Amino acid sequence: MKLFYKPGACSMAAHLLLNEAGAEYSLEKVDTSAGLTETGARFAETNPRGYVPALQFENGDILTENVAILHWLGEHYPGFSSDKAGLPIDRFRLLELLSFLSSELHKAFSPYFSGKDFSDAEKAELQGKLDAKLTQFDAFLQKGGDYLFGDTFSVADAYAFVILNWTNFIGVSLDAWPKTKAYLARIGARPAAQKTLTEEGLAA
Ligand SMILES: N[C@@H](CCC(=O)N[C@@H](CS)C(=O)NCC(=O)O)C(=O)O
Repeated sequence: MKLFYKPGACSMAAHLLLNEAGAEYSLEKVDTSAGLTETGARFAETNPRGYVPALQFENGDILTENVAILHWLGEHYPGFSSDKAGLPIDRFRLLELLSFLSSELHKAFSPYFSGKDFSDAEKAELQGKLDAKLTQFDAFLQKGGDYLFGDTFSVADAYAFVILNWTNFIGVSLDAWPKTKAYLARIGARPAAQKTLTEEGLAA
């Protein structure tokens, strides 16, 4: 398997999970602005939409989109299973979480990485939207346990870790959400997270 990634970007969720699983894989860094990978290949040939992550399998198949890639990793490496198979609806809780992370929490951070200049009023609006999404995320942790699904580290935790880690890049404090702050630190202390951050050149 080969993971196309950009340091610190959402592709780091799949990278973290591959390390958690002890999988055999290679990495290829992508400069999404230039549309080129580190080998000089045109990234559009891997993902025509031009963004990471993309996961390429030995047979040449390529999977894109975080929700699909993370789901695939969760099914392929059953150690991440979040399915406690209680009620039939429990099977869909992971999808619920991944959808929230992808379309709500992730997207609340996106403007901060857009390279655009925002007015003070626009900045206040963005901060308000981000605060609301962080509060919604924090509510998922109120059920207790170290992770989103209790004590089992799941693929959703890897994605949440990467998104919450962006608060360090944009200088947003998590002090108002102590459970979320502790959760981020807890995952960051996992050996696989340390390895992943080091491999992406982001270790403290
Ligand atoms: N819908 C995609 C969005 C992925 C995405 O937003 N990727 C960002 C990094 S987190 C990216 O590569 N953006 C292009 C860029 O930064 O130039 C997914 O969920 O996988």
